[in-house]
Amino acid sequence: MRNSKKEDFLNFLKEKNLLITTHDLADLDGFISGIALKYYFETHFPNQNIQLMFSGLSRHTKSFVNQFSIKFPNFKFTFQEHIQLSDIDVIVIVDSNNLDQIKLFNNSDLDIPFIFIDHHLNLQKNYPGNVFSFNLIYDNYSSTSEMVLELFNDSDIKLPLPYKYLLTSAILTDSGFLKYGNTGTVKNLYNILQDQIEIQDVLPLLEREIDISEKIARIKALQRVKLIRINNWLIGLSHLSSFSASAASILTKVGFDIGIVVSEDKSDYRITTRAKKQVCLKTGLHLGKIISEINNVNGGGHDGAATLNGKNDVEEILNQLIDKIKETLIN
Ligand SMILES: [Mn+2]
Repeated sequence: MRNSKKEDFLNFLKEKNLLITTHDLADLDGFISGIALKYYFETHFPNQNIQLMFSGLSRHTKSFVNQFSIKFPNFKFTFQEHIQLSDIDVIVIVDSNNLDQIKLFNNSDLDIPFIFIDHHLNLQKNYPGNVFSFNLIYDNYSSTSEMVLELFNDSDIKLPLPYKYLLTSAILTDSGFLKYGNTGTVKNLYNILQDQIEIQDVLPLLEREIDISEKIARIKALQRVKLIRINNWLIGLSHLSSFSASAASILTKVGFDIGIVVSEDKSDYRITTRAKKQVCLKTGLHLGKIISEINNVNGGGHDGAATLNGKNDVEEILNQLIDKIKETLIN
């Protein structure tokens, strides 16, 4: 991130009452970058009121919080589920730049200015309340937590031990344990761990018990999968009512280069996609970009992982999506 961008971002937030939030069902990166940013703001802006709100936590985040609390019993996660907005001057949204994913903005006309700090593809939606010149949106970071880490490093604020474990956990998870990372990711991890933390001490926090319903969902996705072959690339297409993200990544582990899983709930639907890094590198495939170019749906994401939500026209949108993927794979 450019220094002048970061300075402008911080100057804008100075002397204001801040609310930090993230997308609904916060994943580990959304949750931890929120927690860490709150700590950063409290240290950097000691006289300001800083609030943090999560509208819900993902299953994985909840299980992480349980594990983490065993290791650090004195660490308190302080956040709220509902917030009194009347005394908030600016909302800082972490790990998303899509308001459709932010519960706070659903069905309400908020007139509080907001800015994004995020590592997803910039959707450039030009929302009226967004003070976009202060957004920090950079998709060359494998996690939002690394962007927050950079703020700590710039201000020479020392990270307490629990925060080191938190940031390491978020970076490992969002980079797919470095599968989607880059050399910058490795540098950031080293910068946190140094000689103080052994990475093997962090990994157990991230182990996740897969319950039987998720196992069955994954097996069903495999039983139902349709194979689409384009040259030497294999796409797996399946459908499930839940656990679509888990199933889409399983598809890429059993031999498909791209996994697509459709979930329908009455007229609403969600299409989850995952691609192996090799496909993205060799063909220039960017699932997040493809999805953000489809009309009348919400969605976005990264090159190898992206999700789309829509209503009513699942067949048509699915065909559009597959056609766009095919075009990229053929060229
Ligand atoms: Mn993230």
